[in-house]
Amino acid sequence: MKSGIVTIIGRPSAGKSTFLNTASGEKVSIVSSIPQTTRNAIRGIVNTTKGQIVFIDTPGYHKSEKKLNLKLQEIAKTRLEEGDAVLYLIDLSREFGEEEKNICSLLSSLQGKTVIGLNKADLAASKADGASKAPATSKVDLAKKEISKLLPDIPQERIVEISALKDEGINEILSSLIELLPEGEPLYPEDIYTDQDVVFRITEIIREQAIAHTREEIPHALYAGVEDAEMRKNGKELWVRAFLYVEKESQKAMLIGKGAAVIKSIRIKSMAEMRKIFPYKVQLDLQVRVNKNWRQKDSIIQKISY
Ligand SMILES: Nc1nc2c(ncn2[C@@H]2O[C@H](COP(=O)(O)OP(=O)(O)OP(=O)(O)O)[C@@H](O)[C@H]2O)c(=O)[nH]1
Ligand SMILES: [Mg+2]
Repeated sequence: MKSGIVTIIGRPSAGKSTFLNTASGEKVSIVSSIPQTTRNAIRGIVNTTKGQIVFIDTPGYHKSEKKLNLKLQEIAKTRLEEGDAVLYLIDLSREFGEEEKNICSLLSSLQGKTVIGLNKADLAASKADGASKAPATSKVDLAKKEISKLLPDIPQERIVEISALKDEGINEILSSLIELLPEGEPLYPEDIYTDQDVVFRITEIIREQAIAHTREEIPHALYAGVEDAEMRKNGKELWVRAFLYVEKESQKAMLIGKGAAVIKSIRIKSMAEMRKIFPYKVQLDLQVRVNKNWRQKDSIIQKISY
């Protein structure tokens, strides 16, 4: 049997977290349409007949000098070195630009242990349903051409078109990765699918729902924190007091909404999501606070992103 760690890398919104959720069949990592949703190195475990893959989902790799961004880059880079193999996801629906080139240069010394997923192949295909098939084909060809220039040592059979969202090509990726892993016993028991603790998962679900309810700069200005938690009703209910933090009073007002409609909806949807993943009900007390310019504060960045 094989077992080992696979770091997932890619630009923001490439579909890394979606891939992990689809591959594991569980809601491991939160997903949204805004870039830089993932802020932590999150483990998700996939058991196959040939062995166990411990995936590490990482924050989208995007060069920027902003404090939080530097931290996100550091997490992705560090985890890359830790892996026995690497899964590099490329978003076919966008141009192969600077962001991809930066990632390719990070991967140049890791080509022997890298598998590439050309993701969102479903979008490329649907766009081609019209008059011409040219756009879809050219996206794949263009990506392959860039890869052959920048990562020439990755063999063709380790470059796979996939759709993380539609569950297409996932098994091919898993088989290619398993081949790159060392022989060994499983690193985690079979019934474990993530290493995240309950409090972290609760803050992530709240943040996912808050992102889904807001727009523009607010999703990026959010973080969530659990202040207090207590098991009640003989283990049937977890009571949680949590806060959503934003950077400005104006953002707080938007997050609460008219007649508190927005925050109420975030709370209800978060509780429903938690009901799906925990063996008990979560009773959530959720409020909004302002932590002025928290993205400039090292102490907060250290606390929420690791
Ligand atoms: N059509 C289509 N959409 C996808 C696919 N994979 C992911 N998406 C969408 O792309 C968006 C980003 O997905 P995520 O999984 O959050 O991307 P990520 O790479 O984890 O993003 P960061 O955490 O921000 O780096 C979401 O709206 C997903 O639904 C795919 O195969 N096809
Ligand atoms: Mg993600």
